[in-house]
Amino acid sequence: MQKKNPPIYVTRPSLPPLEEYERYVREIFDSRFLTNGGALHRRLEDALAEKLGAPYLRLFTNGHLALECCLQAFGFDGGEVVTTPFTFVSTTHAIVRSGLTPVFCDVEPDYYTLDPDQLEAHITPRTRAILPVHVYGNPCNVEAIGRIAARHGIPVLYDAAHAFGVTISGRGVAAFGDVSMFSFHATKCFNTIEGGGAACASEDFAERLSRLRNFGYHPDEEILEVGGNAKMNEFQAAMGLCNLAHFEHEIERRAAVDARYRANLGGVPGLSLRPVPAGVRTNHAYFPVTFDPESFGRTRDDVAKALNAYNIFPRKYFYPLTSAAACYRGRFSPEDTPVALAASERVLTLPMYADLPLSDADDICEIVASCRQ
Ligand code: T4K
Repeated sequence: MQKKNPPIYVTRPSLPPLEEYERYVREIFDSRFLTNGGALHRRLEDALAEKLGAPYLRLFTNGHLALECCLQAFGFDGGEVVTTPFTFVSTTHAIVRSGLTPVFCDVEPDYYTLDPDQLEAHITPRTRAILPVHVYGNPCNVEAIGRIAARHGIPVLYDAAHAFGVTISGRGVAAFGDVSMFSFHATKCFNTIEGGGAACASEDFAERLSRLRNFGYHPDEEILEVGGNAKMNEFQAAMGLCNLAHFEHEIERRAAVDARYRANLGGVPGLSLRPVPAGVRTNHAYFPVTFDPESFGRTRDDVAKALNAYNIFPRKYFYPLTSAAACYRGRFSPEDTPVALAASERVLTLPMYADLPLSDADDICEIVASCRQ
């Protein structure tokens, strides 16, 4: 097999036909409205609320700032947030940067999402919120989490960065919990270049988010919050409007890659693939493979090296655990979440994007399978 040229990365953003983006750019040039809630921003906000099935949606310049604004919108004065360490470090940073303390609950072994059976043991009188993460396009056990949160009267903020377009029994993931944060980063299956959104059912909460992303301003010029600047601009909104029109096709093409990977790798001993929970329509955001070093005979890192030799660059999402990040060293105990720790050492996310030729998916599987000893 030849070295891939150009290289194959873990993802490759989908772009709309250039003429479609140009049409919106012309509108922006004509209106001279570049940011601060322009016409395209308003159109995208409405379209995404409808798409995600949420009464209210607010756009942000990126997912991380959306997460921070959501935490600030609750108005907590210190305290703890129960979350998981098997996530992108943004989740944990948002908690810490909001003056709150993350308390790490382990994940369950099939989907790597917060384990509801262990959740209650982490709730104390200091708990202010639960921040579970939908991982790779697989949603959390939202029913069980919702029941526990209701019993304790604690709000749930979902990190839905990976879950755009995912549905559970026909309902969008944004229908669960008090608020859900989505990432529209270039590497996600729906992108606005950089971007994010927060979807919720409370109009008051949504209005608070609007103020927090715009220096705390209320439309009548009162400054009601200590807000920052987290506004999405018109060029980002234009990309979102274009990509939204192609989203269902994007998912179909990803599903074909996913099916090819599953057909090729499903029977290989020593590796396991994540199942999709019953009733869930996933978005095929990532394709994680878990390698058991004993039965596969090689480690996840060995497989990554073998792929790198062919100019193929999978990623170790998520390594290290956020609780093991250098900036948090000594503050948390990663060994207290053994399922998450094992996942962080064993998972490799293979290239997954709509444009990935199925013949390249076959080559990737051949290299992976050939690593087995
Ligand atoms: N919560 C969770 C669970 C998240 O996963 C994330 C973000 C967030 C919160 C925060 O949301 P945002 O604030 O980002 O909206 C990437 C992304 O930057 C990040 O958005 C994402 N999660 C995370 C899982 O992955 P890196 O540092 O791994 O990305 P990078 O630049 O190495 O890109 C990966 C590969 O993609 C590159 O090797 C090449 C390819 N690529 C990348 C970009 C940006 C392209 O082909 N074109 C591009 O424009 O973090």
